[in-house]
Amino acid sequence: MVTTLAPDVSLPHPPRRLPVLGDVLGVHVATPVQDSIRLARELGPIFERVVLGNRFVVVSGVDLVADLNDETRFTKHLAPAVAGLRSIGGDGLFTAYSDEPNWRKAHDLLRPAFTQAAMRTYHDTMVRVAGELLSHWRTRDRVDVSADMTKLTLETIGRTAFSYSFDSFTRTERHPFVGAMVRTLTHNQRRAVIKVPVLSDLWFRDRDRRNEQDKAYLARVIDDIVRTRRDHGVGAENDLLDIMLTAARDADPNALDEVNIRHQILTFLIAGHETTSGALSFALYYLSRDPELWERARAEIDEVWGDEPPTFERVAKARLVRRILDEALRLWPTAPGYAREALTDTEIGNGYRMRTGDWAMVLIPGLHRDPVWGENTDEFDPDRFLSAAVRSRPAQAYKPFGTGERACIGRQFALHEAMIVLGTVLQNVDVRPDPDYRLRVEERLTLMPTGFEVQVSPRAR
Ligand code: MNH
Repeated sequence: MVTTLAPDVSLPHPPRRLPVLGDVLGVHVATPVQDSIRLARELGPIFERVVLGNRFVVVSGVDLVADLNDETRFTKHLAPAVAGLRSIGGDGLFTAYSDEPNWRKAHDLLRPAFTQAAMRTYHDTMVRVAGELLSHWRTRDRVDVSADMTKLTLETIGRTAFSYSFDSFTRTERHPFVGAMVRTLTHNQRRAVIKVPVLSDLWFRDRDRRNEQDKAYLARVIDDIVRTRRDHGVGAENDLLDIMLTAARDADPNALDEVNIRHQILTFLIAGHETTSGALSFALYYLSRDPELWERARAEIDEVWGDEPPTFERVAKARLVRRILDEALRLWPTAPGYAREALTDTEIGNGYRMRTGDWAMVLIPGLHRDPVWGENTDEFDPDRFLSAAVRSRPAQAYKPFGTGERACIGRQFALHEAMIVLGTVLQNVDVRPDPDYRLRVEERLTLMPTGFEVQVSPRAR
């Protein structure tokens, strides 16, 4: 579908537009999000970028976003990068079109497993995995934070949703699932965006082959998960996998077919760990740079958790830790964008007309730097999430988990897990950052700090 956002209205675009290639000067394949944050600052709350003939409309102003979030006029659109992931995720929850029957079925079937109350059933596993991180850190003095957070979150989603362990903390190399996943995510996204006839096929030839191998490998992991469950009997675990397999067995009205169940497993394994891992890593980055904040957060944990692992009820009582997480997700919302498509001919803001089917990207880190956030929007300040401050801002100004019916199903899951992990680290570990490290953000489908290493030692008492 072509984006034609009010052809009579010309949107701001980067200077130095080239014939054929378009707006490519000063932007890089590896950092589209960070480039767009800069462009939004220069060009304003809505701008366009034309890349190889594709037009992208990028929106970050809060009023415009509020319009796009209106569910009576707009719905989720699969941006090219997300559509490119259909070859992996099919009609699984994340990559389904809203009008595909499997989206509604899976949503209704799995929603009860993601309520705040359902978090109780995952709590003990989350606490146990956080404990395994501590044990792992006891054996070393220098750690790569993002790598270890990824081990942790993959382990948590594997065990809670599928009762399946990746043995993340006992193997010496990271689980091959992670490498295969990151490669296919990046590859399929770029493949969908960089479309030059013939040239693309040549350029991507070796990577296409690698991608097929990676996909076959991911399929084998899924097979192993399903086979292991069938061997041990369906219905005993009461996890996500059991919910799907029992519904299929009992011909539940929301039963999903075998192929779709596989898409859901892969979807949850990926969506359920990458973003939380990034959120934890960014939060630890800012915490580690601010000893005063670290001590305040630690004092809070000592007060509300004591020196025990937290009970379910105590997790959410760490209000400052929660604000730190919220603020980390403001600056670096780890799923940095979502796309919205007009259901009808309509208008956003002051007169940007959109016809049915036209779509625009919401650049979440741009929205999170809108002027309603004040002046120093790049500064890390958890007090922005004190309740008085929250009430003074429009609700649409903060959207790290997307919007509407297609918003993140795993929000409570991610927050509960991340609070446990941050609290556990504060409670038990002293962290010394490398003073020369400057935050570098790697972009795949998600945002992730890269090269962020710290020295860890047991907390001095
Ligand atoms: Mn999650 C959708 C962000 C953690 C499973 N997630 C989304 C969307 C955003 C998002 C944004 C909407 C995308 C779109 O509109 O195109 N998710 C996050 C962030 C975190 C996160 C920032 C952690 C922090 N997500 C999780 C976890 C799980 C999960 C944990 C699973 C356990 N997310 C999903 C699924 C969807 C989704 C599934 C698709 C939901 C749907 O469309 O029905």
